[in-house]
Amino acid sequence: MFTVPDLPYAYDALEPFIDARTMQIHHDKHHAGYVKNLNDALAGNDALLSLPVETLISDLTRVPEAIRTKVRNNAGGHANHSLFWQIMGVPSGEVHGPGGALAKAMDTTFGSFAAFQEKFTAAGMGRFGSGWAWLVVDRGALTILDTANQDSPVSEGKTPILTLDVWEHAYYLKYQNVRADYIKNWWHVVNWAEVEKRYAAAT
Ligand code: MN3
Repeated sequence: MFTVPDLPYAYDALEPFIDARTMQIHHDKHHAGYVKNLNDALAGNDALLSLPVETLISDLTRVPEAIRTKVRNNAGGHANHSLFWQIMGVPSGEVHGPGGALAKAMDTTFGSFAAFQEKFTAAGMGRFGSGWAWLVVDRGALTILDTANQDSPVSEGKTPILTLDVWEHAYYLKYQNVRADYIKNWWHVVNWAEVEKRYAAAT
């Protein structure tokens, strides 16, 4: 059985950039819905129910074809949101980038933190409809990409270290249709310590 992880902070911890009501509905209704649907789809399949969700989505061909799409969507939804909660945290004042090895890799790969932000924002803005923007480690290299729906780069052998939910449910209550403002403000709540840790583990 899969379970919804608790948020690592209070619903209102990301205010004023992400509002408490959005966090509550997003975590308690949307994320919980993916977990329920995933458990329902895999009911009776104890081997698959006992896998870590990242392992499950890393090779979807092991899932029976009749339920594969349902598992792909809902296991992706579970994995993606579980990461999303972790890479956010209490706003720390000015927007800043990571430190350490990740800062160096970002400079080498994108030119600067500002250039990285611009490219990542473009990925989030360019994703038509629902999906996610990602910073992944792919064979040791930092890469920005975006995916549709609840698809995860883990299914393509890549290791996500930062992600942004650009489904309307992630921002509509506060930002309505203005995704650009949501993304601009989201930089205030990125938990770079967590992203740096994930970068270190992936390289
Ligand atoms: Mn979402």
